[in-house]
Amino acid sequence: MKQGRILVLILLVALIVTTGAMAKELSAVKAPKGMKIDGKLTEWEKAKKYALKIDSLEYLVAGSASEYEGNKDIAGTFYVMWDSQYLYVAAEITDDKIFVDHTGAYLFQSDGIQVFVSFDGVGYDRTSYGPTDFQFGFAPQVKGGFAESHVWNNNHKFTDLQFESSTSNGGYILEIAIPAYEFDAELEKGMLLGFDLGITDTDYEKTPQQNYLILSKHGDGWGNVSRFLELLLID
Ligand SMILES: [Ca+2]
Ligand SMILES: [Ca+2]
Repeated sequence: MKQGRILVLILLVALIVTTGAMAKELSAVKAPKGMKIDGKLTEWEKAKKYALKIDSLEYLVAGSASEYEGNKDIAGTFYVMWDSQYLYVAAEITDDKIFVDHTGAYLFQSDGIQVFVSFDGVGYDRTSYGPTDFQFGFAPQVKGGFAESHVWNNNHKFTDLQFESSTSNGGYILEIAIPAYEFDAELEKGMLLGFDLGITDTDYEKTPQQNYLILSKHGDGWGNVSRFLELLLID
């Protein structure tokens, strides 16, 4: 009888642990044909079921909680899709004051998002970035300029990295296509990619980032690919 109870307890713990692990797996649906990277999310209806949200102080990994003024200050909803050639990411960001005064390798000091991808799976047995691991930064266009991007942790010279933004008073949208075909990664159903998302927020002109929020809640993914979550490519 006692052994039976212990067995039930072990099974219960195993179930909780398994459920917890499964909850970390993210899903990307197959993109419709004719994706247009224009900062308008007309093609993204199917992906909304698997929306990823960064919407509270618990995602803050660097910066100052005293600068965080709730969901109108900074929050994001993200969608991910794929086809054989591209990984697509869309972000709907709420940000009441948008400043993109730092660019290039300093783009992380501006308002914007970050996308971490490992195209050869999740690197739990390694920490350093390899040839198909990337940290991307994207920022919306401001004052009639262009949207900005930067790639950290990888020297690949992209020729077909596509991104466009639309900006409103209360925030911005970014739509992105990462050309996996450029480094011979053919995406297919059932693949698991390493993946993470971040938002950077500054609320003052020509002033570096105050807050950095990350979906995985790990602040060191910029230097450690084992921090990435799992993204499953589904239909
Ligand atoms: Ca579009
Ligand atoms: Ca801001």
